This record gives sequence, structure tokens and C-alpha cells, in this order.
Amino acid sequence: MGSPRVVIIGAGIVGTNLADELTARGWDQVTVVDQGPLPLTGGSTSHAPGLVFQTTPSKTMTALASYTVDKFKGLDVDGEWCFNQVGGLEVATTPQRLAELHRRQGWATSWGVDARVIEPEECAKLHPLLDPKRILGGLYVETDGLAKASRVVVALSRRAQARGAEFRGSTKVVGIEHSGGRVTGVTTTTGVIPADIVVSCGGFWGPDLGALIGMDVPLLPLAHQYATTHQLPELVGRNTQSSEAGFPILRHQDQDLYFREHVDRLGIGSYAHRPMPVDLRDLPGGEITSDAMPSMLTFTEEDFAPAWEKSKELLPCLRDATIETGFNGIFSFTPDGGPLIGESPDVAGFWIAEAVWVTHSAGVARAVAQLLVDGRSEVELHGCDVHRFEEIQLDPQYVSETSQQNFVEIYDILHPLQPKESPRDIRVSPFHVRQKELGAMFLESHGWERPHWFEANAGLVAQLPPEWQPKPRDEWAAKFHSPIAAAEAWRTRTAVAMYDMTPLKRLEVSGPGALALLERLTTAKMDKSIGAVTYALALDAAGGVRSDLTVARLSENTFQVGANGNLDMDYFRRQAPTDGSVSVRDITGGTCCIGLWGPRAREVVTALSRDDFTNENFKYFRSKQVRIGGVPVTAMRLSYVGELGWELYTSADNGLRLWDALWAEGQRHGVIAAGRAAFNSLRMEKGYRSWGTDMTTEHNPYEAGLGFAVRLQKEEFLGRDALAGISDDTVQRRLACLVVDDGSSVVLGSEPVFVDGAPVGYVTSASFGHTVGAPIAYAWLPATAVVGTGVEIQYFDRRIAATVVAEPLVDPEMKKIRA
Ligand code: FAD
Ligand code: THG
Repeated sequence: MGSPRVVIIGAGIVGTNLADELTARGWDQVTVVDQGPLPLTGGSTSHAPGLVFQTTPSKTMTALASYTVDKFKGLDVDGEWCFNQVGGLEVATTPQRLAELHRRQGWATSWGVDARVIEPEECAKLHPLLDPKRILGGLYVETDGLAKASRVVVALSRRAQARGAEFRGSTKVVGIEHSGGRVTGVTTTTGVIPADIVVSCGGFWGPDLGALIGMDVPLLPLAHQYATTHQLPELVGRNTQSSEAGFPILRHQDQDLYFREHVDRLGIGSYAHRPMPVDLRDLPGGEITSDAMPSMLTFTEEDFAPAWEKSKELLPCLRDATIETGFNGIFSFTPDGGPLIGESPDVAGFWIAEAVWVTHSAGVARAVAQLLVDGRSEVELHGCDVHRFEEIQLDPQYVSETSQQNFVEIYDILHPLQPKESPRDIRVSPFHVRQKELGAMFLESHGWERPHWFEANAGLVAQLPPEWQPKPRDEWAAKFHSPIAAAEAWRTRTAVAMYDMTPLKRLEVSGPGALALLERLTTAKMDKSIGAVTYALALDAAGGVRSDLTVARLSENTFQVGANGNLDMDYFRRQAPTDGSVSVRDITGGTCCIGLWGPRAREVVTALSRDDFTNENFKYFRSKQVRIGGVPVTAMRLSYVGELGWELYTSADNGLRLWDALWAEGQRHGVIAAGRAAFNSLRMEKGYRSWGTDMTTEHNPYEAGLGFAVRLQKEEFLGRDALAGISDDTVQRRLACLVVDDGSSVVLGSEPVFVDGAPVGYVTSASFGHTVGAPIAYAWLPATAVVGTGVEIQYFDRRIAATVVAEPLVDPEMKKIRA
């Protein structure tokens, strides 16, 4: 028994890296097939200018890029470079961009990449074609540079071949073979290649390859312009044919442009043109040759004209220059800009790794190799997993519209709360009409419209006691925010509020095998009485937190799982036994939920029901089938905002009636509708983590402050073995709660945190804590940063003093919530 037989479709930068990573792990039965000739197949890689800028808002994407840099640096082909570490420079021509560069410098610092914001003169010293008078400053990352993608594929295919991999060019895959729900091989133009695992690394052809087995691949091929000038006198004699470039790669995001040298010419990439989606059916068929590359479309000069003018403004030497060549090159865009990694939901062993830039290619390939060989990637992948999307987001029209918007916004300054412009209103809860009547300000998430605050509550701000009065925020932190959130938090803590919890992912896990499945996949004891609700973690094999869940036992064999997203659905479905003893259903859309929370919540439900909501007969973390205002409801006594109250679930058709009943009765108890802004603040004050932001698979439960949810007495559960020897006392880092010293400076998340002047961690979530009257933040810090430690948070170009505090900040004795 050797290693599994793997077929990789696509010999571009991703497929070739994957062959290298797999063979490096001892998998030697790897065949890479490509429809085009080798090594230049005619895909996006064949002509990619290969700029590698590592800095992104995402920790994962930066980690994938940094690995690519490290790996490519160590490669060569017969002594010729694969990575030319010329550095990366992003310049600002507006004050807003300069501020943004400071924010980006913060991300780089958070994710461990050295970056500096520098003065115009220093920019011009590094890149003498720049006119220092035209810029306000720059962000310089010394370790960025140029990847020679067309050479990397040669270096890596040689290395993989030496370890036993086989590469076949001019071999088109026309079918995926499978049997009994497992992939068995691929059919090509030259015959069938049997395989145990098939990984599609087909780049922008991904949707076509996915279609061969009915898998949705939500990417859109878009053309992007790249032009090269004639020889520039300013560059003559600077570079050799082999070095190609010496100045840093350059980005001018204010005009959607980037630049690199090609010996004595300058290459210019532009995103400044209209989105140009490409229909794969329109690409010329026939044989692919180096002269007829399907990914290179004819240059449309008129689209480039404005970019050319803006280039001349930034780089004066271009004023007398002309363009020699250009093309409209095709590559992939996705609804949220992230890559697409994952296994088919229907055909086991069929994987995809697509919509990946050269920049992240080695990192993605390593992650996929680790998933295949070890079952787990060391870099956290939830933002890359193809199953992060909801069904509605897989629709080609949705993919097209959102991916085009991503193209347009590629270099824009985006606020963390920035809502999609379109499409909107595609998923609404049954309460949507009422929320609109109350002046809800909606933001969008996974297609759902979610109220962030309600203008109807504006009048309450004036009624706030002095200690609850909202404090002024800086312009950036005030964006997509309203002081009304303070009033909504106040009413939740002092009276009662209705929160729309409908978008919270809900699964029904049922059948004779349901209990055993949940016991195996979670850290808590699940064999409890009917009506029990349990907070539990799902861990991966290495003990990393892959989700946190609430599990309600509704009957002997029926459980309702409150989850974090579609990844949980995908995971449970995959893990369910194939014998039909467990059914896993996504019941989110067919049901709805109101979180009714606050000290007066009991008065409201009691007035509307004959059921018993007393503390004696409806305890904390219990659920019951009840009737409220005539509506059948599954009530669960728990609260993410940390107040007395219930999550009230009913079917979608009954939702509006339930809302209206609670609203009408609630008037006597001071009820309001409240939104996500207040919600997020309240949950942080109560110490509740948000999976994906505060903790991920990169963290174990003890580091995340969730050790209480792990029941080691339980015999077996996934991840248990990995926790041996780990406890609250042994961890080296911790998710810590910070309070900002000045009581007013709000940060927003992902900022670097300094202790004694050195960057040691980063903020996960942050908010103003209305109950405590100061901004709060959660941050990953070394375990040595104990309660009382003073830290600094970098916010743009400022340092904000904060202190590590004991948590939770509100109701640590659980008096309110258990009342
Ligand atoms: P590809 O290189 O397209 O490889 C996919 C392969 O699959 C192809 O070789 C194709 O022939 C093969 N294939 C498809 N269907 C089949 C089939 N049915 N059977 C067999 N084989 C098949 N990225 C950066 O990081 N930095 C940059 O500066 C940069 N600049 C760019 C500039 C331009 C003009 C363009 C177009 C792209 C740029 N990119 C850049 C993006 C980058 O080029 C791509 O994201 C990357 O090359 C994709 O690599 P890949 O291996 O996924 O795809
Ligand atoms: N409601 C429901 N399900 C959910 C969430 C929710 N699933 C996903 C996500 N949110 C899970 N997060 C939490 C976090 C904390 C709590 C509940 C869900 C919570 N924690 C108690 C505590 O820490 O004090 C648990 C106490 C206990 O274990 O008994 O309530 O919002 N349905």
C-alpha cells in the first residue's frame, strides 16, 4: 500500500505547487494534467507579472503570502531567480490613503510582517521614478517582491518529478469518474487516469471543471489590463536581462494601478477600467500554444487610456513614453475576494483549489497538502473554504455581481462594516417589515439583512443617564455606527429588548444515531434530559476550536444545534454516518428567532403565555415547547448578551405574529427592538467569544478562555487526545480582555498590540462597552500579559493605552442571567 493516487488538474502556479507539497510529504503517485502545453499552459500563470504584496486585512491571507515568499526565495532554475525580493511600496496621494497606509502597516504588524510608513523623499529614494511632490508618503515592506511564476512552475515541476510525480501537457480533462460517492479518476482526451483523489487547480476554468460533477465553484473570470512601455531612458543600464528589476514593486491604489520593471521597460497593471467578465464559452477552442493563450485577450486601448494618464501623473518619466504591448489578462474573482478551497459535498475525494493569486499560491498549496495528508491545515482556512458560502450565494448571477463589485473595490479603502451595495434584500427574516417601520439601519451578512440599530430609538439617547451617554468617536470609528446603539444597550440591560436572531445558523440533528454523533463531535456531555441545552465546542484533531455551539435536546433523538455558519453544516453532514441513522438539516431559513432579553423579559412572556417561565420551572440553559401569544414556540433560556431571557424560535410563517405579540405586550415593559451594534457590545462585556473572529482552529480551548466547555471526563471525542497536558496554566498565549484607559478611544479590530514597545499580539473584536462606559477589546496576547498589564493598541498612526482586565466585565456572578 503506497500513498493514494492523486490527479491534479492544472499545471499553473497552484497545481505545480501542490504537486511539490504532496511529493515533499512522501506522496509519490501524483499526476498533473493540463490541457495546454508545458510549462507555459496558457493559463493565468503563464503571463502573470507576479507582484507579491503580503499585507492584507486577513491574517490567513498574509500567512499564505508570507509562506509563498519564503518558499520561492529558495528556488531557482539553473541559477536564475524565482523570487526577486525588491521590496514593495504602496504610495498615498490623498490624506485618506495615507491614513489607510497606516492602517495597513498595523495589519502587517499584527500578522508578523515588517512594514514601515515612510516620507515622500524616502519613497523617491527607493523608487526614483516617483515624483516626491506628488505623494504624501508610502508603505514599505522590504520582504515583498516579484515572483517569476513562469520559472517557479519549472523549478517545482522538476522537483516534484524527481520525487516521482508525472506531468502531462496537452491533456484535457473532459470528465470526472466516480462511483459510490467517491472519485475514481479523470477522463482525459487521451484516456482515463485512475485516482483516489482529484484536485482541481483549474484557475478560472474552475466552474467548468466543477460542473463535470455538479459542484458549484463560485468564481467569475474577469479580464484585467496589463501594459508594457517602450524602453525608458531612465531605466536603461539599471537592470540586467536576468535581474529584470531593482526598484520596489509599486502600488498606486488611489488610481487602481500597480507597476514593475521589465529590465528597461515598465509594466503597468490597471484595475481602473470597467469590469470585463469573460464567458468561458466565448474563449477560442482549439489547440493551446504559446502564441494562442486562452487567458490573454486583445488589449482594448480605450479602456487603458485613463490609467495611462494617471500613470504619467505619478511617474513623470512616462510623459514622453509610449506603450509597446498590452493585453487583457483573465483571472478569477469571488464574491468576497477569498480563494476557494474544499472537497465536493457529494463526491468524496474531489477537491478544488481555485481563485488563488500567485501571491498566495504556495501557501494555499501547502494548506491543501496538509488537509489531504494530515487532515488539517496549520493556517486557519475558514475564509478560504468554498463551503463558507450559503446556497443563495452560489447562484451565478450573485457570483457575477458580487465578484464584479470586488473587482471595482479591489484597492478601495473599505471600512470593516462596509455593506455590500448590491445585491441586497435577498434574505430577510419575517420581522423585516416591522424592522423597516422602525427605521432599521441594515447591514448585510451571508445574504441576510441584519438591523444594526433602529432610528425609532433615537429619542432614547436624550433620556440616557449621564454614565450611559455615548461619547464622541473619531470619523472612522463613527462610520456605520450610531449613538443610538448606546440607548439600545441601556434598554437591554435595564428593561427588555427584541433581537432578531434569525440569521443564526440552526441545524436539526436527528435520528437514532444523533446522540452518538454529537457526543463524538463535541467537547460536552450530550446525554442529558430532554430540554437540556448545552454549550460545547467542536474541535479538530489537533484540539483547535472549529466552532462553538449550543445543543438543545428537543426529544430523545432530536437536537437543535445553534451554530456559526455553513461550515458547521458542511462539517456535520460529512461527519454523519452513511448508514442513514442521522439526518442533518439546515432549518435556518424555515424558522426564525427572537432573542427577548433584559431584566423584564419574564414579565413580557408570562403575560402572553400559560406556560411557566419562573426560574424554578424554567432554568437557565433549559428549553421548552411553549405557546406565546398563541404561537407555538421553542423557547431556550440563554442569552448571548448576558441578560435574563429567551431565544424564541418558531416556524417562519408564525414569525410576524410572534413579533407583534411580544411588541404589543412589551410596550408596558419598555420594550425596544435592538440591533447588532448593541448586541456585539453587550456580548463582549459578558465575555462571550465570537468564533472566526476571536478564536479559530489556530487556538485551543484553554488559550481561548473556553476550557470550561471541555469535559475531559468524557471518554472519547474528536480532539480530546490533543488536549492532553494542556490546561489554563500551561498555555503560552491567551485571548485577553482589554479596557481602553482614556475611556473613549474606540478601536475596530485587527490592530496590533504592544507591550513595552514591542508588538506581541493583535485585537480580535472591539466595541464601546456601554455598561462599563469605556471601549473594550479582545486581543491575543502572551500569557505573561496578566490582569493589570498595561498595553498599547496601534490605531492608524496613534498608540492607545489600554489595560488587561479580569472578565467578564458584566455580571461575573451570573446573578442577572440566572435570576
Ligand atoms: P492557471 O495558471 O490558470 O492554471 C490553471 C490551469 O488549469 C491552466 O494551465 C489550464 O490550462 C488548466 N486547465 C483548465 N481546465 C482544464 C481541463 N479541463 N483539463 C486540463 N487542464 C485544464 N497574481 C499575483 O499574485 N500577482 C500579480 O501581480 C498578478 N498579476 C496578474 C496580472 C494579470 C494580467 C493576470 C491575468 C493575473 C494576475 N495575477 C497576479 C493572478 C494570477 O496570475 C493568477 O491568480 C494565478 O496565476 C492563478 O494560478 P492557477 O494555477 O490557479 O491558474
Ligand atoms: N445562540 C445559540 N447558538 C449559538 C449562539 C447563540 N451558537 C453559536 C454561538 N452563538 C455560540 N456562542 C455562544 C457563546 C456563549 C454562550 C452561548 C453561545 C453562553 N455561554 C455561557 C457562559 O459562558 O456563561 C455558557 C454557560 C454554560 O456552559 O452553561 O451562553 O447566541 N442558540
